[in-house]
Amino acid sequence: MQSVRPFLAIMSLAVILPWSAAQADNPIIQTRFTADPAPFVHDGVVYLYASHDEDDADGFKMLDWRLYSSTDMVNWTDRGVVASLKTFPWAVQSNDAWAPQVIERDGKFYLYAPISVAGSPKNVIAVAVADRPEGPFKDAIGKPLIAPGNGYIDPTVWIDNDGQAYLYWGNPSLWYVKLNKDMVSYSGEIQKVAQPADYQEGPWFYKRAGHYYMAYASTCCPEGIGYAMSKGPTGPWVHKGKLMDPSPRSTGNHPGIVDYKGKSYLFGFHYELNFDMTPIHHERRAINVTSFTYNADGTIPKQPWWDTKGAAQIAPVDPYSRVEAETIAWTSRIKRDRDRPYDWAPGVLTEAGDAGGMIVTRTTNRSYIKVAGVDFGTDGARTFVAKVANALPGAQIELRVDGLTGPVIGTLAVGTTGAAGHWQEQSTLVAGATGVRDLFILFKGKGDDERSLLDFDYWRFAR
Ligand code: FUB
Repeated sequence: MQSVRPFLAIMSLAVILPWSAAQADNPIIQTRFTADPAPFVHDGVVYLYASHDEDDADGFKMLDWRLYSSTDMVNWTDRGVVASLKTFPWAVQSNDAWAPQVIERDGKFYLYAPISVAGSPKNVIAVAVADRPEGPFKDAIGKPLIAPGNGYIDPTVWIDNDGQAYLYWGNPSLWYVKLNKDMVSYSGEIQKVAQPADYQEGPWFYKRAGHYYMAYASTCCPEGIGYAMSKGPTGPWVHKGKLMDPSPRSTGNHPGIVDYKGKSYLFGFHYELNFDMTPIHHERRAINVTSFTYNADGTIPKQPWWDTKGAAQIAPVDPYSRVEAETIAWTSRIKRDRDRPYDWAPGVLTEAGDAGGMIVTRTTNRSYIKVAGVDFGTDGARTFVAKVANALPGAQIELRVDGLTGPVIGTLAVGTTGAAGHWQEQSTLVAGATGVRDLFILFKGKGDDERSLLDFDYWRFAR
C-alpha cells in the first residue's frame, strides 16, 4: 500500500469529520483496483474475472488475475487470485497480466490471458485450465497458445452452437483462430479480419439470439465502447455504433457483456477510484456495471457513461445462511463524500486468510462494509454471529440498517480471540432487523486509524 502513505495526514483528518450517507454501488469493487472485466455465468452465479492494477501502480502494473462473484449483481464476493504471471513461468515476470477471459467446456474452465515473453515482438496469449471457476488455474501447455505478435493482447473466446470455438484478440488489429475441441490448441492459420470502424482493443465476442456481436474499446484515447454485428462468427463485422461514448476523465474502457437471470449487463471500467484518492492519473482502474435491454432487431441502445448507481439488485441476501465477510456492496476504502475530494480512509481489505479462504482485514476504526438488500423477514433477527480473529481489546462490530447513521440493531463487543490466527464465532442479540434492509457492518475501537481491529471471516443472523 505504498500509494496510501502520502495521504495519511489527510486520512487522520478524515476520520474526525462526520460520515456522509452510504455510497452508491458503482464502481462495484472498491477494495482493490480492477480492470478488464470478463463476466462469465455458470451454475446460477456471475463470475467476474478481472485484471488487477496494483495499489502503487503508475503505468500498468499488473501481476495477477482476480475473481469476484455475485448472485444479485450488487453484492460481490472476493474469491481471490485465480492465476498470476507465476502461473506461466516461461513468461516475462513483469507487469503484463492484462485482459483475460474464461470459458467452460466439458467441465473444465479455460483462462486465456495476454502476457509477454522476452524478445520482440513480445505479446503472446497463454491458456490455463482449472476444474472449477474459482481455480486454481494451471498452465495448460507450458508455452504460448498464440506465439508472439505485435498487438497480440486481449483474447476473447466463444463456442458456437456447432461446437466450434473461436478465439479473437488484438490491438489495434483484430485476429482470430479456430480452437480445437481441447481448447488449448488450434487448427488453421491465424486470420486477420477487417476490423470494424472505431476498433481499438478489448474485443468481446459472443452470440445471442442468432446475432454475432463484437464489442470493443473504441478508438484511443479516451476510449468509449463500440460494437459491431455479423451474420457469422468470422464476420464481416458491421459497425453498429457506440455502446458508450468516451469520457475525458477515463483514458481507457473495456467491455464485458453477459445475460444473467433474464437481464443483460455491460461491464467496463473508469478511473474514479483513483481520482477519489489523488488528482494524478495512474493506471488504477475500477470496474463498473450497468444493465440494458437489447432492441428488437438485436442492436444495443447507447448507454450513458458509468454512473454511481450500478445495476439494480436482483435478489435479496439471506442473512440466515453464512455470508462471507468479503461479500460487499460498498466499503469505505474511498472518500466518504464525493463533494469533498481526497477525504478518504483506507478502509477494509479482502485477502487470503491462513486457512486458504478469503477474509476481511484492515478493519480500521470506523471503516465499514455495506451489504445491500438483506432480507430479515417479517419476524426479524434475534442474534448476530460473526467469526473473528486477531481482535484488539475493545474492538466492536456495530450493526446498523438503512445507512451509516441508520438505526443500530446490535453491537458485538468482540471479546478476546486468543492466540494470533485463532478463529472463533462470537454472537450478540439484535433487535429491529426486519424486512429488506441495507446492512452496515461498522468496525469501531481504540486502535489507531491504520490498525486492523479484527479479522473477519463470515457472519450470519439467527431468528
Ligand atoms: O489492462 C491492460 C490493457 O489495458 C488491456 O489489455 C487493454 O484492453 C486495456 O484495458
